[in-house]
Amino acid sequence: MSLLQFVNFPNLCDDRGSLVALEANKTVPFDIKRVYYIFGTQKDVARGYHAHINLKQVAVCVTGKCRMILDNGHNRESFWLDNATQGVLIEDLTWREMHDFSDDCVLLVLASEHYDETDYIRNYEEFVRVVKSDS
Ligand code: T46
Repeated sequence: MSLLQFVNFPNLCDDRGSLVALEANKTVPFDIKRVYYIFGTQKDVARGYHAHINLKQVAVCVTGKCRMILDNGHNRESFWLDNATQGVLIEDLTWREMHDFSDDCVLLVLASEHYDETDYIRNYEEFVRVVKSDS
């Protein structure tokens, strides 16, 4: 499976402006159990630096932009999230980092599971070991 899987959300745009609807198992390819958003990120601050064992997420910048790095233990890709009508699907066992947040960035994340600190892998070497043992 390709590392970068973008999800396009229909823009229900009319002369009043735009509206994007995110629906579980339709525009978002899983049951949504949790929604959170990141904003007010300070200049030159990066976030993430972890992977999850069992968690799918869709991330979309509803305002502003940030640069995301995804890494599946074999390949690493860097790209901008800067479009309110396009999210990225982050699969299980994917290392993620977020950099270069614009001042106005609001990063919305839809998650397939409730928050669980024990699901995090916060050490990159351990992440690579888990990926190898999983394949
Ligand atoms: C991810 C990226 C995009 C909660 O209590 N509940 C939650 O649902 C989340 C996501 C976090 N937290 C607590 C845990 C920490 O004390 O909020 C604090 C900040 O979380 P964290 O340092 O994990 O934030 P990021 O920005 O590094 O990563 C988050 C998500 O954790 C992660 O899954 O994919 O955003």
